[in-house]
Amino acid sequence: MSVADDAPVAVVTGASSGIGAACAMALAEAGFQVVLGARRLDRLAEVAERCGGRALRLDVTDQACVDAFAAAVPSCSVLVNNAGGALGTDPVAAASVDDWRWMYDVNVLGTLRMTRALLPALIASGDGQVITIGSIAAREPYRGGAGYNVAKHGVAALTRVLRIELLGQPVRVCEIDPGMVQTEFSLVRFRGDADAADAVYAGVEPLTAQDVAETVAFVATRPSRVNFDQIVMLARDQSSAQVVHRRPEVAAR
Ligand code: 8X3
Repeated sequence: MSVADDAPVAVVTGASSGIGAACAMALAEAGFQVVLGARRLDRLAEVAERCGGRALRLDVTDQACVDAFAAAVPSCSVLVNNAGGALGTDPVAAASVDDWRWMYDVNVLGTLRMTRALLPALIASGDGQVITIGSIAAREPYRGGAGYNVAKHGVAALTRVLRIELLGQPVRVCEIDPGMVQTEFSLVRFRGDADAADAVYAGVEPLTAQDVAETVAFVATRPSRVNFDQIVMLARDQSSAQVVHRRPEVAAR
């Protein structure tokens, strides 16, 4: 894919797979020069190759890494804060402080570090956008959500207060909260237990990473007067975090 050298730059975090990789592709197709960040540089380079973007190593939990990334991206019109994740489903009474700390760091502080680092470039672009991938977990606490609920509620609060703070600046702020999406998300949450991860999606047709990415590209290409503040995206088979319609005819993945 070839994109004009003077096209606006979009940065996507967590772009080596899943929603992030799909966002990189969709934004390149929409005409952006895409800069992809993730820890797994080999997989990132493959995605970058497919979308004609630049792959830069990025660990959003490491301030020095974020600073080096931002220094390599002098201009930026769109920041997609996608890096994040869940670990475990322990209830509060049995919570692992280490798991909670990681979830707070990657989801909340990762979004903070990236937004803070790229905000000057976003403002300087004259028409910047921060698009943060939240979750249905930011809207509803649910059994097994615990630390992830807390982290994603934090991400939502950060995104919404940023929208207030940037009023009057040429930067839009959007929170996109998906429900079930078929990605590696559950595999990470269940620490590689594929059966447990597959059970989440059993009998359901979840959203795809592409569905979310198309929404991100749609938001990113609206006229500058338009701000989508918050979008909740659920599969037809899911009406809230844990209300899911499972159908025997939907094949296991
Ligand atoms: C992922 C969706 O329902 O597992 O953010 O919280 S859910």
